[in-house]
Parts: sequence; C-alpha cells; structure tokens
Amino acid sequence: MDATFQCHGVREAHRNADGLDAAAEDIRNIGYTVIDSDFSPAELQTIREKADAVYDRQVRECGGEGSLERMHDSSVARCVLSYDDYFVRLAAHEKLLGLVARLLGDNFILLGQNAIINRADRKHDQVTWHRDLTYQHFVCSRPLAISALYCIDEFTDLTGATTVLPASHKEEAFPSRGFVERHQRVVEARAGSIIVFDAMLYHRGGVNKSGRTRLGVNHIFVMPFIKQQIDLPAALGGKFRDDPLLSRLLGYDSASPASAYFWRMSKIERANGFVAKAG
Ligand SMILES: O=C(O)CCC(=O)C(=O)O
Repeated sequence: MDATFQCHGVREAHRNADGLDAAAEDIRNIGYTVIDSDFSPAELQTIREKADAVYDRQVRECGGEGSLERMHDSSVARCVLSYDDYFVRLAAHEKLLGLVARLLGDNFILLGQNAIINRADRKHDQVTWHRDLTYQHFVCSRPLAISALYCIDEFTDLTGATTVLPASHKEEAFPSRGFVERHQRVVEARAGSIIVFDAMLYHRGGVNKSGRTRLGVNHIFVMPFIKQQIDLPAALGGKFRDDPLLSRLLGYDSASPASAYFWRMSKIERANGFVAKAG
C-alpha cells in the first residue's frame, strides 16, 4: 500500500460508502464541497432569465433599485420559488437533498432561497465575510444548517467566485486577519456545480471583474426548530402542500400548532400516517 495512506496508532477510522458520504465528510471536516447539479446549459439559461425577471419584479415592488441599495439588499432576488415555481426544482434536487440528509438527518426544511446576481463592477453586499446563520457565534458537534449555492455561471477568480475559510464552522469567533490571509480559498467551479457548505462556515462572494453577470442561487436547509427567513407556507399560500416531500421541505409540516388540541391532533395524524405506511 502507498505509504501516504498508512497510519499507526489508529483504532478508529472513517469509511465512506459512496460519493455522497465522501462529500458529507468534506463538509463535516473542512466545511465545504462541490457537487454537480447535472443541469443542462438550456436549464441554466432558463434560471438566469427567470432570476432576472423575479429581481425586476422585486425592484418594482420596492419602489426602484435605489430603495434596495439603501437597505443594502440590491442585486439579490429573494425567496425566488415563491415568485416562480421553476425554482422548486433547485430546492428539491434529489442528489442535493440526499447529501443534506446525510448531514442533518431526514427532518429538515428550507430556510431560504435567494438568487445572488453578482454584476460586473457593481458593489455586492455578499462580498464581506459572513456565516449564513448570521450573528451566530457558537459551534456545534453536528451540522445544524447546510447551504447550497448553485453556480449558474462559471465561478472563477475573474467572475468573483465564492471564497471560504476552511474549517471556520468549528470555531466560535471570526478568525484573525493573518488566518484569513493564510487560509482563505477561492472555490472555482463550473457552471452547473453546487457549492455545498456548513452554513456556519465563513465565506464571501468575490468581486466580479469579468464584464459579465455571475449568478448564484443560494439555499439554506435547517433543522425545523430554526425559523425560516420568510414564512414560506404563507408566501406560497398553500401551494405544494399536498406533495409529501415539498410539504415537509417548505415548512408546512413544521409550523407550530395553534393549541394543545391541534398539537395532539398533529401527533395522531403522524402516527396514523406511520401505521398506514407500515401496514
Ligand atoms: O455569491 C457568492 O459567491 C456568495 C453568496 C453568499 O455569500 C450568500 O448567499 O450567503
């Protein structure tokens, strides 16, 4: 065996059953990995056009882009799936959800889905270091929240690829300037890739010097005791409630019951569902 893979004094070693396990191991250990969405160039183009259309609508809703700039929220189309059903396929991507389940278990919901429109030579508020669970300074032995940033365009140094601080999800405080300078990594990725990371990993968008727009669509999946950025069941007005996978993912099943009676009834319904399935 190659000496670089030999060890001594090791009683416990992690083994991966498949590629998703290996991706989950990357995220647990260094905080991030890159997987392929398998979206075609035509699908990526549709996503670009639809993200622009949602953003234009949101700009009009808020009284022009100047208002969004004043609230430091320009160049982001928020909660895109509540404006266009097409974005549901990004949130419910089978391979992605399989990876998230290896990290969070089966019961998780979508906290938010935002399109990050990084336009060439425009200032973007995502270019400063942050965690996706903002203002949080604790660490946890298991992941609580996983982010999935679709690279709709190629992510390179020139287009303003995402930069990460490996393993920073394991330390409470933001690291020193020297650590940032020594350890920051630019995550270059082909169009159609998904950068999947622990939402507590410090990261930032890059400055886009390519002359072309660089689009990303970010998702945050969380255990359901963490509340959604926007109340998706309310924003969707009941849409997708009858689809068992989407109902759970979009948070219909984790809204707090309105009374002790409804809490008990929801337990009974779940138990009946389980008995029915098991039988
Ligand atoms: O656009 C990027 O590269 C980073 C996006 C980001 O930081 C975010 O959505 O939280």
